[in-house]
Amino acid sequence: MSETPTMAELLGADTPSNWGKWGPDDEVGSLNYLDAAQVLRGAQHIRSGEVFPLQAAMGHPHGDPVFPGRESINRTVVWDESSWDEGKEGAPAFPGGLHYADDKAEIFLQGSTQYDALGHVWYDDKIWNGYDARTTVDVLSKASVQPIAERGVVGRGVLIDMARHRGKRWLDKGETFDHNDLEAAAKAQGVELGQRDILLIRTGFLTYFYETPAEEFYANFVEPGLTYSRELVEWFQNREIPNLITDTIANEVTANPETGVLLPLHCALMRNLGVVLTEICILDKLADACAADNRWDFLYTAAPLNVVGGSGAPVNPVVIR
Ligand code: UVW
Repeated sequence: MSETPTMAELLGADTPSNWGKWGPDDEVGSLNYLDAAQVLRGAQHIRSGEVFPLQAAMGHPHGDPVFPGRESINRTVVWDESSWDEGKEGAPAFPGGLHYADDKAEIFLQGSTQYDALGHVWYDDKIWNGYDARTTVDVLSKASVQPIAERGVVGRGVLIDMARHRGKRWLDKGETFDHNDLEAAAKAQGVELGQRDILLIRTGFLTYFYETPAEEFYANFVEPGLTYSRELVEWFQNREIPNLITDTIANEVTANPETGVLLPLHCALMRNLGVVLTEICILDKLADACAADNRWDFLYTAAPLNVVGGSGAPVNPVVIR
């Protein structure tokens, strides 16, 4: 092995894989686990009728949390009331005199709360289900976000509050946890992590983002999160977890602490198992409500924007408990 192993060397040739499990044309991977029975099971966990949208604001005055190299939304006004001021030209003159506000935006599809398409990351020239990585050129013609948008994601969600479990407002930069820590936190919370549950993990790191100057947040950028091991990947596969959701920008500790490899779980979970990743969710209010009545499971629902060939798309997931 070289000093920093390649993704293939780190994960190994016999890394757990779900390729082919749902046929040669599959584009939604482990979301296949969320059948009608799972929707009905999730609905059984609505008890108080509270509703929690999880999307982070797009265009927050503090700036938006984005992976280095990406930018926040760039929203510009096309028409507003000033467009009809005397002497200004170009505003539409509708018969009857209606005025209106219009704006447009340039966004990174991964620049806010988002679903990653299964074709979003890869190594060794293959994306999810073994499709050729050249299918990503220009537009994702395989495993784009569109099939996820068209099917939706609904099931029993379970929130594991790692920050609360460790007695912290937020986990530190680079702080890690694994499946054993998740099991221990679930036990302490008194919630069962069941088969095919949608897994939500709170680290508090977005609270840290909004309370911290950007220079400090992005200095030595290493988010806290799940850390790669073969056992953890097997745990995801055996539990048939369809969707992983966190309040971090990239769902896992940014760099694998032992090897320095960046985002190996993106490859091990998304590319190889078809686990769908959802990032940058605001989980604080939901966590407070769960802690208040010690009920950590609920109905989770989401559908990303339907972007043709998109590598991902913004979303405002909704939890009902
Ligand atoms: C990268 O792909 C770099 O990150 P994310 O999954 O957060 O979009």
